[in-house]
Amino acid sequence: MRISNSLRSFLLALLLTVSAVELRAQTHFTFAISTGNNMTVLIQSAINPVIDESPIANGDEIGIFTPAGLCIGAGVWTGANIALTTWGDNDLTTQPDGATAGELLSYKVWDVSAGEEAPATVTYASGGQNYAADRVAILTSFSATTLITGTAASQSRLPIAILSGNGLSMSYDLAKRLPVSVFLYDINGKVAYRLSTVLQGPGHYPLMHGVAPLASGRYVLRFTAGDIRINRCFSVIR
Ligand SMILES: [Ca+2]
Repeated sequence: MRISNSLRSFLLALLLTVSAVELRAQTHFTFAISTGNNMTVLIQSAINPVIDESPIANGDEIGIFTPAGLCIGAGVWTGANIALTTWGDNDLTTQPDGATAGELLSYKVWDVSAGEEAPATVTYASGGQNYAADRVAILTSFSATTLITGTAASQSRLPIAILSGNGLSMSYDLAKRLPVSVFLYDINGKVAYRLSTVLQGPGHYPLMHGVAPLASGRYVLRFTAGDIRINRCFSVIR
């Protein structure tokens, strides 16, 4: 079949465009692919993903993680809708290389200009928050923050809090004066620590002050600073 020069030029331009898009693969977050099962997480531009209440910059990366902190999917934010392939564990390999069924998904942004990872909270329109092969999850909100940092957040293996000395070595930084509250619940819903709303100036604060050592187990953290709300699950391992 003969194709005209103009059609050939068009196809070549299209191919170059596709190649350019493919070259925009993420480089910070890495994960295993082709594990044999996956699901899709759709992040639409219309939900306006934010980091510290500003739009996520084009070129920043969004990663998806298991509760153990394993990255199972990632992509570059370009301002357009993205469908992130999120990989399940390959049961033919002994090492964990993806999520297992029912595992809670968590999210982080790699902020290129700041050179730091920021945990994110999300809500779903459909598809839920747990891993299931062939599921399609659609987000309705995506909000990352650099406000909360510390041993757990600054290391790429996210939700395991690192204990040092008498308590959790987690901390947070405030860039401006904000009302802050911290609630920590144990697996039974009992409040293990509470900081009722207090106004705090800019600075660096321990997440929990003067708290007795926590017992091993799963905890849910509810942290708010102004309009920023962060819910996080983590495990204490002794
Ligand atoms: Ca495996």
